[in-house]
Amino acid sequence: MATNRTFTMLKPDAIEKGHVGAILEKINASGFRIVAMKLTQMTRTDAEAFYAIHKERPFFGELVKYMTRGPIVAAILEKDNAVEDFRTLIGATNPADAAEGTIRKLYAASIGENAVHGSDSDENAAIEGRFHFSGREQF
Ligand code: 3AN
Repeated sequence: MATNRTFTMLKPDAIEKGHVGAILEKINASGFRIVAMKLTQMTRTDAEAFYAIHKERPFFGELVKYMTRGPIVAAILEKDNAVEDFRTLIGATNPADAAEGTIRKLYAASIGENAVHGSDSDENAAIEGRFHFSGREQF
């Protein structure tokens, strides 16, 4: 099941700049089906847990501050080869390195504020989806 699903967040900068509609349009046009979606705001505890893998990195404090400063859109997406295809659609972590036409190339300002998250493995897609949609048996 998880093989065909990935998890995404449209991050605070994307919401602030009014890019949600355009990004969702691109996600749909690229063949992803939205299985679950919500507008929410992460607490500091949420962000520290979600990004725990980065807690020793120098940018961790900035990352938590950024991810909690405003609402995000969290969503579970479905498509064949979802994780890999979505990573291709969003582009490199640093928008300066992202390919033309990718979401980060179009809408991200910097490596620190890069507009969108995409899970990096099937395992993490399942963990991250549960993180935001726990208690929802249908997901
Ligand atoms: P990705 O989101 O492409 O999987 P990760 O998992 O390496 O990238 O990083 C998670 C998040 O941490 C990024 N989306 C970005 O917001 C932030 N980040 C990563 N590397 C840096 C960096 N060198 N400086 C500042 N923020 C960073």
